[in-house]
Amino acid sequence: MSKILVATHNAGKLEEIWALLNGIPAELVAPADINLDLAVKETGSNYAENAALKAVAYAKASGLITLADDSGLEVDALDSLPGLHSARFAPWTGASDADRRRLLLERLQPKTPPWTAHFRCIVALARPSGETQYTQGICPGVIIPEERGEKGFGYDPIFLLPELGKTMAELDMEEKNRLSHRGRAVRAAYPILLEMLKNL
Ligand code: ITT
Repeated sequence: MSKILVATHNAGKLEEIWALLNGIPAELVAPADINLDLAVKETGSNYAENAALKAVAYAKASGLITLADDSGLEVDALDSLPGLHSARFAPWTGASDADRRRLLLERLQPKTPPWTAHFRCIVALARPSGETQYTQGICPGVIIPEERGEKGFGYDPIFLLPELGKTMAELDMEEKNRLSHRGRAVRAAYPILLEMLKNL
């Protein structure tokens, strides 16, 4: 059976992508499963470039069709920050997701609510040759001042989906995947992956 490498070090992302690709006629593997640990520098100037840097590096090193995502939270009142820098928003070494959420809320304090925002995800699908295709997903919401919910990861506890009255961290993974930026991008990637598997 062919393999698809899901190239991420983020355990939350990995779990979501795994569920979204369930049923695809290929064996899904993570970098750890094939003892591959590349330190890819995210030096791109946009999400697509960073997603491609990760996907192409892993596809070339593994010889496998590879999916990588680059994603971020864009807050309107902060001119789309933390954006591309969402994973590194708190600049000190060893900062946690909780530190980044606290820093974001501190920055938003002087701004007038509602603090509208969206998550964005770009998926890059790379062949070992380096050829790459992309999909995108966006999920709109509002940042709230107190954390709610224990599920998910990253900024999920402060990201409210107003139509549900719940934060991303209050959703089961299946429900998050139905609505989220990553769910939308990976679902759009599914038929492209099927084509790639056919034309190996
Ligand atoms: P990999 O590069 O190894 O995939 P990463 O966490 O460094 O893992 P990114 O560079 O794409 O991934 O950074 C994405 C950051 O954006 C992530 O660490 C979170 O802080 C935030 N983020 C993205 N998607 C999210 C989601 O579904 N829920 C909450 N926060 C999210």
